[in-house]
Parts: sequence; structure tokens; C-alpha cells
Amino acid sequence: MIQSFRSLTLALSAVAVALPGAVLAQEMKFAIEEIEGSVQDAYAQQFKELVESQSDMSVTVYPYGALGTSQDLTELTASGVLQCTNASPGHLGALVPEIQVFSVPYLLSDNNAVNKQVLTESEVIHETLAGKLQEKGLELMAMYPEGAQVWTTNKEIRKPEDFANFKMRVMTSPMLTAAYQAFGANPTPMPYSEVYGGLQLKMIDGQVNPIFAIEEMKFYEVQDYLIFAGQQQFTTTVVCSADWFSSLPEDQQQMLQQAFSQANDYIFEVQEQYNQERLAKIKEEKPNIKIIELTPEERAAFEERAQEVRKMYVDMAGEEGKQILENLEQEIKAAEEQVGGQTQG
Ligand code: 6CS
Repeated sequence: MIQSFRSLTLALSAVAVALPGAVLAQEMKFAIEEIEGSVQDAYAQQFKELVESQSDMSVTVYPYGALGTSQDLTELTASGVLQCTNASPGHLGALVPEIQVFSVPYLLSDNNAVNKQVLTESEVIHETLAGKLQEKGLELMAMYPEGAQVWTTNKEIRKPEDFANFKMRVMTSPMLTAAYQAFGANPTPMPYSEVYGGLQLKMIDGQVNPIFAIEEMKFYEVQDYLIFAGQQQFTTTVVCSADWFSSLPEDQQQMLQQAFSQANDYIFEVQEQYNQERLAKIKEEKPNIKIIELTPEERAAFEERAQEVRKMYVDMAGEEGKQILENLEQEIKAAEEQVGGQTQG
């Protein structure tokens, strides 16, 4: 992978050097961390349509697998080889420890209208965390949820003790390892592309992802249970190369920001629809899959363990991290008071 990542960087850089104007100003390479037909693809295609219909800029969307792992995509964007990419907090922890706040279980609301308000308007996200990303050469353009995280497993899990000796695949951020350790499991970080093989070869016993991903990556084929633990929303960010973005004329920056924000409005509903449709598809394809929704009492045992995870986040992200966590919780509470109860998502 390292060798191919280097060759890819050199190849794309060579094009950038040969055609600086065309590549930097007119063609925008936008990589996603998911395959065609996914939630990130729906967002990127909508964005492409919006940009191409109102400018002479062309957007090329690179689906997962074309250019490397999530971490490769972030590095390629920070170094300006790619113009933009999805960068999910679950894979960003080593680069920006503070963004792991989104791996603290039970943080976001069960109400998607609340999450929409927080993810699009939060000062913590769009000022504090955006500043942290900028220090790494990344401009934060958008943040959206992709659905509730659902456990797929080869055994019934209803309480932390059931996770004993259970190898749970997690994304590559240290906080997720800490979270699943607190839940009682043996967390195994690995890239997305290795999960199906890992489950099939029984190197791992389970994994966690939104339903649409479980369907399109075929994880359900090699698992027996879908467990809704209400544990958190999967969130992703869209980031661009900060150097590239700041080099654009102001009107082009505004046009792009507007397109990112319009695609964001669009994706909130589309992701809900994708998750509903794909659950129906899984049930149809594998009628004997066992579907469990944890009861409020069962969920409470995991929520109690999540208190330790909050402390681990503060240990990893320091005093500033503590402020980020507290301020974000306040923003969520305020949004719940404002829109809570109106729409359930
Ligand atoms: O589990 C993962 O690694 C991936 N899951 C999703 C739904 N999107 C991207 C991410 O890399």
C-alpha cells in the first residue's frame, strides 16, 4: 500500500506540475471514502452537479479503492495533490486528536433534526475544530451524519460482558479502540477495505457501521446479527486542501462554499432514505439475519461504560479537548431544546 501510495502521489503531482492552471483552477479531484452508490457518493455527485451547472470547473469523483485508504486520502489532500476529500473523524484521530470527540459514544442526539442544526452551525465544529484542521493544511467545508452506527456480530451481544474476547473491528482512531475496550471488547483497528475479508476469515468477530454501508459492503453476508445499540451517529467531514482553496478567487470560493452547503442540506434526508431502503434489502437477501434493538436498560449499561470514554478523550485531547467536549454538549442540549420533539430522525 505504501509503495502504491507513493507512486500515486508522484503520478498525480506530475500532472499538477505539467498542467498547473488546468488542474488547480479548473479540475477539482474529490475523493470519497466509500464506493459508488454510497451516502458519500450521493453527496459528491450532488456537489458535482451544482458546481458544474454554474461554473467552468469540472469535478471528478474518486470512489473508495481508487486512491488508497482514508488516511491516504487525507494526506493527499493536505499536500494539495487532491483538492478535496471526505475525512471521517473515525479515521482522523492520529492527525487531529480533538476531532475524536465524535467517537465519544452517545454524544449526538437520537433526533436527526437536532444533529443537523449542530453539525451545520456549531461554533465548536466550524471554528475550533476547523482551526485544528487548518493547522494540518485542511479547510473544513461540511460535516454530515450517515446514519446510526449498528453492530454486526457473529453472536448475541446485549451487555458489556457479552463482548468478552470478542474481536470488534473499529476505524483507525485511538479513541475508538478506547471506547470498545471500555465496552468490554477486543478492538481491532483496520482500514475499511479489509473488513469483509477479516470477517470472512474470522480474524474479527464483528464490526460497526451504518446500515447502508453494511449492505453495500456485503458485511451482512458473513455476520449473523444486526444490533442497534443506539450508540452513536456515523459522522463525516468534507475537507479541501487549504492552500488550494485560499488560492482561488473569492467568487469561486463563495460558489464552492454554497455548493457544499446545498449538498449538505440534500444529504441529511437522502442518508435516512438510504439507510431505510438498505435495511429492507438486507432483510430480503438474508431473511434469517437476527435483528436486535437494545432495550433502554441494556443500553444504559453501555452508557455507563461511556463515562470512562469521556475521561479518555480528555486524557488524549487535553484541557482544550475538555472544553471542546463540554461546549459541544452544551450546543447539543441547546439545539435539543430548540428543535427537539419536532422531528424524530
Ligand atoms: O468503517 C469505515 O472505515 C468507513 N465507514 C463508512 C460508512 N464510511 C467511510 C469509513 O471509512
